[in-house]
Amino acid sequence: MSDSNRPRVLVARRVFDSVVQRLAAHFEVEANDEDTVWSKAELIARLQGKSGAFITGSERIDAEVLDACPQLKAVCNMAVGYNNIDLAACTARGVLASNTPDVLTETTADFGFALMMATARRLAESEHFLRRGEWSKWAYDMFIGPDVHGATLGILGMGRIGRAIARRGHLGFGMPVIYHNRSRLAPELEAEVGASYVSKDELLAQSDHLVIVLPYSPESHHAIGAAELGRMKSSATLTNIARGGIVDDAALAQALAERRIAAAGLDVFEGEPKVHPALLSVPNVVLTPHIASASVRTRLAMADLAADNLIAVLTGGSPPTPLNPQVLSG
Ligand code: 8YV
Repeated sequence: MSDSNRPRVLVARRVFDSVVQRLAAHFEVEANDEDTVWSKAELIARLQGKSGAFITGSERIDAEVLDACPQLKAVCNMAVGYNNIDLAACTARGVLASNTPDVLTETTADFGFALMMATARRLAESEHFLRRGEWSKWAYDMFIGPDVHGATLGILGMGRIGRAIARRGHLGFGMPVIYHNRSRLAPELEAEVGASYVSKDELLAQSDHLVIVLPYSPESHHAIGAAELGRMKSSATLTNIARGGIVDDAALAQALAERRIAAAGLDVFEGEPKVHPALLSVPNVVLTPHIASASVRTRLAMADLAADNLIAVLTGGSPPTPLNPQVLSG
């Protein structure tokens, strides 16, 4: 039922019906049933007159968008990573931004561990070989690769997801765990996940399986490039479930082609959904389309949490996971 006094919100991508219905109980909702990824101009046009936006990592909210939509009060991201939001620009304009931490930690860690295992044990490469009809006999060295259990697990970025991956390696697979992070964990947290702090150079040199779980920022852009890949063991694997742009994809494709590292597993890419063509032509890489958080339960929890934030901000409540709560007290 239409009621012009109710706040209007934009749901920028197709999401669960139940979540759209929850929003529709409070707001006039414009949904995106075609699930088009809108251009910036289209996003700005759709946001006219809207007090709130339910967005995903595909929508970029920057100063230009905010200035063109002065009535916007809340941008609620269905993602824990928020490099698609200019947080300082939101704060400067009194716009509340939120993300979805915690609800995806274990699911994303499951996937990161699975991708690391698939990469080490050459699952994709061997499956493609079988599908091509090339499996004619057993051979002692067919798709031979490194072990996962007992190997040194390296983690770059030791937030919630990094710790959940470390715990899996330490408790489930007897892996010595080393990590590098901007700040060192408290000793009790290090002990819980069996992790030792090392410098970035030591991490690169000592890891058998290196997993990237850093947030993206200008400082982490190409944190792994040709020089860093050159410090890794030639038998090592690299897995990135964080963000495209942290790894220099062109340098990685070259290192993989020249077997300077053994293999890589990538769920995120620079400029995704485009994938660097050189990555598509090397066999020793497992490629997945940014699905680390994609379990039914977790995606619903993420969408519900983004909706909880939007409902709270626009109805005068306290959003559960704000990124800039200071705008509410201003
Ligand atoms: C999302 C993610 O699926 O939460 C994140 O930061 O990368 C994923 O879980 C993606 O960002 C879409 O919003």
